[in-house]
Amino acid sequence: MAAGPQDIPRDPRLDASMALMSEGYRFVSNLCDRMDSDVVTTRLRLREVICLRGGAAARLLYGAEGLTRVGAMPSTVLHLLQDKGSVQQLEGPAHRHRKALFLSICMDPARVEALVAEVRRAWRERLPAWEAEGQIVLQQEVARLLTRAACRWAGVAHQPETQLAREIFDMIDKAGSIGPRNWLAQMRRAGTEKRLRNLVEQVRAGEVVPEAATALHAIAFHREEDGALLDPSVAAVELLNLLRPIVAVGRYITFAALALHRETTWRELFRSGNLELAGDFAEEVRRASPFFPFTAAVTTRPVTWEGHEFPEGQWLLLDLYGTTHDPRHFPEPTRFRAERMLSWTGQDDAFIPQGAGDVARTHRCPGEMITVELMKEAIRLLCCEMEYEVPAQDLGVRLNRMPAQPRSGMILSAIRRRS
Ligand code: HEM
Ligand code: MYR
Repeated sequence: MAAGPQDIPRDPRLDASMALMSEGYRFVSNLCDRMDSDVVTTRLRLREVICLRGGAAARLLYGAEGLTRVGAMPSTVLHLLQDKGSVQQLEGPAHRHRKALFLSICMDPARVEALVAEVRRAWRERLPAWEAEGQIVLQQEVARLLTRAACRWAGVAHQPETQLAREIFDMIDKAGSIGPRNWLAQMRRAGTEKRLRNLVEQVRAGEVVPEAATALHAIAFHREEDGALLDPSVAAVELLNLLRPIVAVGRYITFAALALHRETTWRELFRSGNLELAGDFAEEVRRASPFFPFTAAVTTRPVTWEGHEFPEGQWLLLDLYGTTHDPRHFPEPTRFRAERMLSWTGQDDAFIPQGAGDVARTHRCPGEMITVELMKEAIRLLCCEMEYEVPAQDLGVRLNRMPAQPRSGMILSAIRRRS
């Protein structure tokens, strides 16, 4: 007989919400270490939740039947990220059908190469201003140029660029916040969605004609399994599910710039023009940097896993950060070691900064190829197309701020084009 959920160690605290706020990315790991188990029951906002970490747990959240993402994330997080009606809220055949749309856009090497070229172009367009400005906050600048590149690539024209960059940046930056900051970001997002919904309607009416290879075209004319076009508001949400995470890659680019600053041997290698191992470097940045802390699911029926039986309606929280920092999988996890030679193509259930499993059939992120290719290009641009200094600043990363960042946003000064 399968063991019941009562066999899972239980956090003695009545509620652990305060600990989550103060421990942030370390919350699940601290709990698991304390209870000496990779599976622990606790309560968050008085709701019972089973916290999990490790490869077997990743296979559960990315592959098991009988799970849904609906009701798994607080609405403050959901509305700023994937949102209702999105691919992430679907399961089964409907999910696979919608996911195929994302795969056709995000995992087509020619489309990814076109996006890399747009980012290179937007980066080069900003360089003269950076040279003139004396110093810049890299995280902010990269968010702006990624917004411009993402819009051009997706065929999304005539958007108020500075405003859109701010709106998208806040969707990511405020996803882990509660209270007024989060509400304001949600209000601004409502405006973004309205503009994108109008754009989809204009495309369908033939008033705007995007190129056939663009994401705008693909989403505006995508047909559901029953042959119907997407509801315009869902089309707008899915368009944002491409634009927003492309801008989110800017956070990894900022962490890559920080790693280049610290890892002088790697920096000199790349500056010499040898970029063969830039992919290994980018992947280690993805492993080591605190970004998407956990993913969550709810059981839609009783689910048996590793001898445990979860009842229907059970909330599950998978620790992505703790899994990529588990010394059993990654020796000396806090040390930056690009020699680990990690790759998103490896289907390694412990290397899961953007989820695990079969990308076509699970909720694994379809954007890993884009993420790594954009990071590699940014490493090349930083090392081979510009010179800069890193002035004294607070580069500390607070692990109780989700999403995290180097506190200064990574200030660069004395920027010059490299000849
Ligand atoms: C899903 C993280 C970049 C599009 C996910 C998931 C994670 C994640 C953890 C799984 C969510 C879940 O299991 O419920 C990230 C991080 C990124 C990133 C940290 C770095 C910037 C991208 C990019 C794209 C993208 C570049 C596309 C351009 C998506 C979509 C989903 C998703 C559409 C939903 C997939 C589904 O439900 O089947 N992402 N992602 N992401 N990501 Fe990403
Ligand atoms: C995207 O835009 O989809 C890519 C990555 C965004 C990551 C944002 C992480 C925010 C932290 C949310 C806290 C979740 C707590 C349950």
